[in-house]
Amino acid sequence: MVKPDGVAKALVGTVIARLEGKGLKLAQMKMMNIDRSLAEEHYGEHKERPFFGELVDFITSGPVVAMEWTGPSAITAARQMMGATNPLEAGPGTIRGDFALEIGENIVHGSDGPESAERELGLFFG
Ligand code: DAT
Ligand code: MG
Repeated sequence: MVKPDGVAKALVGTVIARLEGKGLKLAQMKMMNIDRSLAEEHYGEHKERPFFGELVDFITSGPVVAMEWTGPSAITAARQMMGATNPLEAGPGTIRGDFALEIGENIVHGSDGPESAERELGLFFG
């Protein structure tokens, strides 16, 4: 998913081009606004974290672009191209390393495994 900061910074095309360049295939895509209840469900695993409120505020602050990507080891490949959660720890050449400075505004979300991918695809495309 391209998060609201990525959309605001006009990075949708860049994110898509990078993942397509790697060889992953875009299977579904939807620009949308996430409401609070969907955001809370999406980020349910972080409910107890101190930054949960900010996380929900941020992901609901503007339009996002939800996407389904497919291909060999798509999750591993996409996470590698996104870079570390904290953009200051994300290497150059990664999306977060190249385009973000703050952990709370790190341009992209990516499912972290097959189960979360199934769950999140259900939330956004089900
Ligand atoms: P990722 O997005 O790399 O899967 P995550 O699932 O651990 O990372 O966290 C989800 C989002 O929450 C992350 O993209 C940014 C925010 N976040 C994570 N850790 C944070 C922290 N310590 N302070 C503020 N925001 C944080
Ligand atoms: Mg995560």
